[in-house]
Amino acid sequence: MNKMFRIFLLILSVMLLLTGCKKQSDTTSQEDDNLIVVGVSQVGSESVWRTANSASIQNTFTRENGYLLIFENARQKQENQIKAIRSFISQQVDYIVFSPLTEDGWDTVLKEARDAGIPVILMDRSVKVEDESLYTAWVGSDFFEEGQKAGQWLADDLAKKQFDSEEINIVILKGTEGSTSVIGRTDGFDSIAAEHDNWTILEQVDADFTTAKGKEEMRKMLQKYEDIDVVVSQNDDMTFGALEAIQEAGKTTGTEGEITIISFDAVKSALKMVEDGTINVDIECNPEQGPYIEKVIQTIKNGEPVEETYYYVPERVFTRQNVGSVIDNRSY
Ligand code: GYE
Repeated sequence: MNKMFRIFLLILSVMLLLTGCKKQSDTTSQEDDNLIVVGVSQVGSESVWRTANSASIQNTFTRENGYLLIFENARQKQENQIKAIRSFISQQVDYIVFSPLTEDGWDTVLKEARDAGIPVILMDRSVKVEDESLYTAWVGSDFFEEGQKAGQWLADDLAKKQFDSEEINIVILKGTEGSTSVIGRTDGFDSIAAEHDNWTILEQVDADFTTAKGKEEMRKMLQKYEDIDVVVSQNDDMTFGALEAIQEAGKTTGTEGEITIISFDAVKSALKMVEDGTINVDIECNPEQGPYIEKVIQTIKNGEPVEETYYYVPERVFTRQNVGSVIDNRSY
């Protein structure tokens, strides 16, 4: 091959490569035009539950399913969520989905979304706003019912052990103050506690749904109170921390131990502890909300009315007796 011919071939192949690239990017942008753009502001990554919740969103809103997902992690800060929502508005997304850190403080930014004509779907937690038409739907759990289930389980368990008239000392590890899950779980449990004069709630502390804070707060309460009978921990991550503190204090937990442990979420690692008897009961909270949110989006897209302002996802109560059937299939 002479030199000139080689140069000619080189130029030709570069040109072919460039046209190829251009073609590809044209197709991509055409495809992008048909995608439904969904901006999601996730509250953070504070728990195993939350990671599973994010995965559910990411696995639902894929290109293959016809979506372009813009996913923002607010790292447990409301100001980051407000910033993310404003950026979704300026990017003119088709739908805004967000899991509000706490219930208060959303009126202004939700009005901005409404003025821009973008439907807002609340995920997991809800908001307290003057005008409820500021959001289209809420996909989440019945947290009040979860709290009631916890209380009812305790009442039944104490009755079984014939402890119904003994003094029962309870401490509560609460998640992020002002969040829907905390409000519901607390009120639900309290509603059952109010029916039992022998139950004393020694203290309720904020441990922000994290293992580190769960451990720290539990350690403090163990130093303060000699005789804790029951720990109600509003998520599994705080429970893991609390269990460490209890073990370090030389006390035992669970079906054979001194302290009864009631937890929420039912992630796989906690369910294993239910199975081995370290945790007495775990109240399930389903993080797999992606498909439910997609259903709402499709309903809106088809111009059909969204009948409910919220959709509850099915949930169970796990004890040593029934946990075996679900552990293997649990993906989170
Ligand atoms: O229980 C906890 C998470 O709001 C239901 O938030 C959610 C809670 C969940 O961090 O693990």
